[in-house]
Amino acid sequence: MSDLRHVFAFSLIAVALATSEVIRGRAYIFKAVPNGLPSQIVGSIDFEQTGSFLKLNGSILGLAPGQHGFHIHEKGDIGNGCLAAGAHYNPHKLTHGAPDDSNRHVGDLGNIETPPDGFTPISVSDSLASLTGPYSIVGRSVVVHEKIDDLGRGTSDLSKTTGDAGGRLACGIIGAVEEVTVEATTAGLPPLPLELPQGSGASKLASCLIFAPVLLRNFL
Ligand SMILES: [Cu+2]
Ligand SMILES: [Zn+2]
Repeated sequence: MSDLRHVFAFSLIAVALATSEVIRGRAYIFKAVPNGLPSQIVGSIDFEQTGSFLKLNGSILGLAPGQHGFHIHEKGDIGNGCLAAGAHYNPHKLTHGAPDDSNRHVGDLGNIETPPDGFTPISVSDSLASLTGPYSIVGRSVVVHEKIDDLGRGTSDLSKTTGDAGGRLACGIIGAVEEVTVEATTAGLPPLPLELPQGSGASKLASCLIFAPVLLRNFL
């Protein structure tokens, strides 16, 4: 009986290793319109979450060359020149900081850099901001600022709350797009042990757990 339990536990581990959930989101980025409604799309950002790892990929047009503060703000409202997005998303009530700091806002993603031609590639990764869980950023906003975020290292009063990154140039609401279970590989799965009694309930369950991802893939 203890052998069967081991097989069962092993099968669960094998399935966990072979599949991982990937969650995707997207934000269309609008140019900030003070006292008005946003209407001009200047970019888009795709979000991809695998486990606790979040990757942002996209681009924005029309920013001035140089570095721009880049954050997740708490509200999913991009009105009033992006001011309606509220403050940096900070559910743990910490101090503004750099993405690598332990004391930082969840929304603190540092800076993006615009080259001289004005086409800004977005390639940012983070392990704190997440599309899932109680502090999900889905339905909140991404905001691009006028100035560089000093990452909480500045001397101004605003350094510890906003990084003194200045006005808001563009923003977009993060929406959930897709949740999929991705199989990394099935090649490394261990074969079923030969000594497993065939036809027992445990062996059927173990077989299902191991081969379900393969069957699913073949049918989809
Ligand atoms: Cu911001
Ligand atoms: Zn912050």
